[in-house]
Order: sequence, then structure tokens, then C-alpha cells
Amino acid sequence: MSFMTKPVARHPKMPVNALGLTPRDYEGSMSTLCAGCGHDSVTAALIQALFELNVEPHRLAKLSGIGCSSKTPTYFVRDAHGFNSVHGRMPSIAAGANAANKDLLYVGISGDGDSLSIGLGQFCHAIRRNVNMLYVLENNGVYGLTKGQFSASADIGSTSKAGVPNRQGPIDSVRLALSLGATFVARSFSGDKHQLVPILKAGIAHSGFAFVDVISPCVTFNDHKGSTKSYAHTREHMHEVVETDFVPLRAEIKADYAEGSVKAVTMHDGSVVKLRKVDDDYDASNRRRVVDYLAETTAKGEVATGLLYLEESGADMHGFENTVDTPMVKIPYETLCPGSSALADIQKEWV
Ligand SMILES: Cc1ncc(C[n+]2csc(CCOP(=O)(O)OP(=O)(O)O)c2C)c(N)n1
Ligand code: SF4
Ligand SMILES: [Mg+2]
Repeated sequence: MSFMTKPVARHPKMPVNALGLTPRDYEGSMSTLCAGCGHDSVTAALIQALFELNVEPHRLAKLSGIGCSSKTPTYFVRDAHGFNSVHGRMPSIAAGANAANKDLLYVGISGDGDSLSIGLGQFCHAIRRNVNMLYVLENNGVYGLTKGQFSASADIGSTSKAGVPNRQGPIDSVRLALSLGATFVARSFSGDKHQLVPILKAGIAHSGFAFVDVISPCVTFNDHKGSTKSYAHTREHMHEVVETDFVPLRAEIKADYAEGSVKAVTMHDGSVVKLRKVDDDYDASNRRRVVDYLAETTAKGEVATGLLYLEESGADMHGFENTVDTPMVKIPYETLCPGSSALADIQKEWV
């Protein structure tokens, strides 16, 4: 229960990061989600990624909307900043906070209902603006919090718990993000921490909007036979297209990949993302081919996973707007707002 305080006892051999913090320091309140919910595994992966990246808790801002997924920021990094917004409105809160203070690290957690139904427009414009943030969509094909209605990501023919098939076509968040010009697009599975943690780390290091769709099964309403967002279906149909390895700036970069099979991309902070192709003809830097590839794998009923598309060259929201280097929150108020007398002087020019 979230009101219960977690015990503070620590194992003496618990790992410590460069800041002297342990993974426990990256935890939050006790989860109130159903036992086995995929969202809790995503939280665990985020805790590991933030711990391993030595993120200072006070430099992190966690943002969300409404849904079981949107509750999860409470369950990691208790000392970070946080804002739980209205359903589907997290992207504009993220854009506004980022505009005011670009020094913080923004992590947004959303659901398929939150991002693809009520918040679809917000989601699209955050991508277009290339808001510098990690955006995690915990995708279970249903509105978990409101008891299992089909969401906009439910596949045609996927059945509800009562056995009723969904007849409306799904919105594929990954293909949508690619078509809107997203510069970092990945898909993973809550049951695959080995794949998810490096993708989250790369997303945090990315300068711009890093989109990670995570198939995150809802054990209470959408984990039955007939559901295409269940643990069993995802395990059976998951197809890893690109294996991702994240090498932080301080770590030694070892040449442990066969020549030609790996592409190393240097991120703006100097860390390196290594992408090892699993399919020979896959190119994670060719947007058009990635879109075609995803259309083909989707038609075959496969769930393509990995860091599917990465572009390191794009300007983020501040680049587009040509903002000053100093974050707005650090600019003296008098500079930002010279007062009504200054406005009156300007107005005099027009009378
Ligand atoms: C404006 C508004 N409309 C509707 C709701 C009801 N509502 C709460 S959560 C939710 C859907 C959540 O689904 P999703 O984002 O997929 O999250 P999940 O619970 O599946 O993780 C809905 C429709 C609301 N809270 N606010
Ligand atoms: S209802 Fe579904 S999404 Fe919500 S906590 Fe339970 S398992 Fe998770
Ligand atoms: Mg959902």
C-alpha cells in the first residue's frame, strides 16, 4: 500500500553508484498495482536505469496523466520532482516545464488510453516539438484503471476478458511516432528487462523526444487467451530487431562486437549507444525503411522490438525556438518582465 513506509534496512553488499546512492534511493512508495502488473516491471527497469546513470534525484522531474500506468511515478525516485496531471495532458505539462527549466531531466509515464485516446493530440505535438524528455508508454491494450475497456492500441480480433472481439483498427504508437518525425523510437516488453534497461538509458541520454512503447500486460483485464497484449502472446510473437547496448561516458568502450554488424552512435552527452542488427537488412537510421519493415512485421503478427529508429542530429524544442542558454527559471524576474511602465513606453510608440 502506498501509505506504508518501506523498511529502510539495507543489505551491506547492496551496490552503490558514483553518487554513493543505492538502488533503494531510486525507489518510491509501495506500489498499489495488481500483483504481476507489467507496469511494476517497467518501474523496476527505470529504477535500475536511473541508478546506473547516476542521476541526481533532485535533477529528475517525473510527469504523468491518469491511469494505472500514470500512477507509477510515485513508485520510483521519491526525492525527485513530480507532477500528476489531468488525463492525457502530461505532454503539455512536460513541454511547459521543459521550457521553463531545461536543466532538469524529464521522464513522462503514460498509458495507451492516456496517449492514444484522450491525449492523442498532446502526444503528437510533443513529438513535433521534439521536447527533450524520455516518454514511456506502458501499453496494455486496455484502460486498466477503469476496468478493462478496449483502448486505441487494441488489435482487431483481440478479445476482451468476456470473449468479445475488438473490431476497430489499432493506432500503432511506434508507426505514429515515426510518421511524425520522432528522433528516437523504441519498443520493448516489460518482461524483458535485459532489453528494456539499456533502451531506457539510451532514451534518457538522447537529446530530444525519446519514445519508448513498452508492451506491459494488464494481468487483471487483458492477460487471457485471445488477447494480443498478454504475456504469453508477447513472448511468442516478440521479434528483437536490434539489440541495444548503452555505454555511459565514463565506462571503457570495449570493441566486443563483430565489425559491420554493429553501429555505434555517440549521444550528445558523450555516451555511446551500440545497435547490433539482428536482421541483416535492418537500418535503424533509415526512417522510411523502418516504417516499411514495421508494416511487414505487423502484417505477419510479429511484435518488432528494440531501439527501432535513432537520429541524433535533430534540434530539440529549445533549438527550434532559439532560446537563450540560461534556463528561464534562472533569469531574474525583472529581465523577463520589465514591468507595466516598460509596456506603457512601448505603447506610446503606437499612439
Ligand atoms: C478527462 C477524463 N476522462 C476520463 C477519465 C477516466 N479514465 C481514467 S484512467 C482512463 C484510461 C486509462 O487507460 P491507460 O492510459 O491505458 O492506463 P492503464 O490504466 O491501462 O495503465 C480513463 C478513461 C478521466 N480520469 N479523466
Ligand atoms: S488493472 Fe491492470 S493495469 Fe491496472 S494495476 Fe491491475 S494489472 Fe495493472
Ligand atoms: Mg492501458
